[in-house]
Amino acid sequence: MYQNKQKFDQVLPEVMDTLMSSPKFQNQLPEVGNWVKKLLNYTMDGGKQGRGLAVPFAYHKMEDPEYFTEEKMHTARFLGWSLEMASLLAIDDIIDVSTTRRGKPCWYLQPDVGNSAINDCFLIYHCFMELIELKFGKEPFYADLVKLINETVLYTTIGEYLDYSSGYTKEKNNLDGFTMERFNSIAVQKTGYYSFRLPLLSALFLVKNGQERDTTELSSISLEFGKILQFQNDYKDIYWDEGSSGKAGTDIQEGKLSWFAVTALERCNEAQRSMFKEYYGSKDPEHVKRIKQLYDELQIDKVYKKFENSVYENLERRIRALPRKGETDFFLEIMEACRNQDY
Ligand code: DMA
Ligand code: MG
Ligand code: MG
Repeated sequence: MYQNKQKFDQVLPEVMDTLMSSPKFQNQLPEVGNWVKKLLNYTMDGGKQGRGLAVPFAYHKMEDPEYFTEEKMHTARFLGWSLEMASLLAIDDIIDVSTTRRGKPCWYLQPDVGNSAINDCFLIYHCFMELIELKFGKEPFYADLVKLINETVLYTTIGEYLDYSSGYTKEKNNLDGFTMERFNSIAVQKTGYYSFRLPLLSALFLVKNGQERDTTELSSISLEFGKILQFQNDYKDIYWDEGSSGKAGTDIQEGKLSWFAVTALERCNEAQRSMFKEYYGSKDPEHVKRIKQLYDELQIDKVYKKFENSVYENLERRIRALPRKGETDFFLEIMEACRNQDY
């Protein structure tokens, strides 16, 4: 999937030029284009671009070699970059009170931004939609592509709502919602739809007769990957330093319903549970340390490794049972990228 990263990167200037060629930016005060370019460069730069790269990769694997064209591959790269433009992460950083992402301060923390980041995120999102219209507005699948994007964003924002409303605070003093069932529902909705299902299903629009395929199992497997990406994300939040992940962890401070919190609660005794209730969801570095110590005592990282392996094994069985070789190859490589923390 990463083999063609260079070719993917080469398409970005064309994506930006296309956006700027829109009459909405052409007949405009010059500062607007400058601001939009600055905003997009800042927020799109530096990530692994797993979601964007998944689009050309999916087109390549899903298309019958007889119908494969370099032109469509180029279009898939364009589409991949458009998906990278969704502002969901910049919004997430405001909600999570994060300080860094992709090795830089979060957009909302830029000196001249602050609360205006809300409008900027909306602006990024509609640059994305403008691009989709400019590039695909005349295609027969345009309405279905927009429908797919709309439903993806609806699920993601529902997932984000569940994520921030399920957090623990000492004032709430209630851990009833800290269940694996709830973790899974949040992970599928906030991560699965936009990180895996959207790149795959949007690539199918470029595949010859792609819209006629039965996508039930493809969607279901995509959503399972959402759970994987989320518990890995939770792992990095705790165990990776900022230098490696590019972002400072906030899950303990924000009282997040993370895989680690749920698993720890499943395993702790009464005293440990009281300690969890005392210190979880606090910004005090000493309290954060106490929670990390509790995770160590319970050897949650070992439980995690075992759990992760069993999830991969089960999913691999489903992937190998898919009817087309291209579908199996696609997901196996996505799995490999996840295993290498590359997605
Ligand atoms: C992921 O949630 C973000 C979205 C948009 C669903 P997160 O806060 O768990 O992830 P991150 O660690 O990247 O902020
Ligand atoms: Mg976050
Ligand atoms: Mg979040």
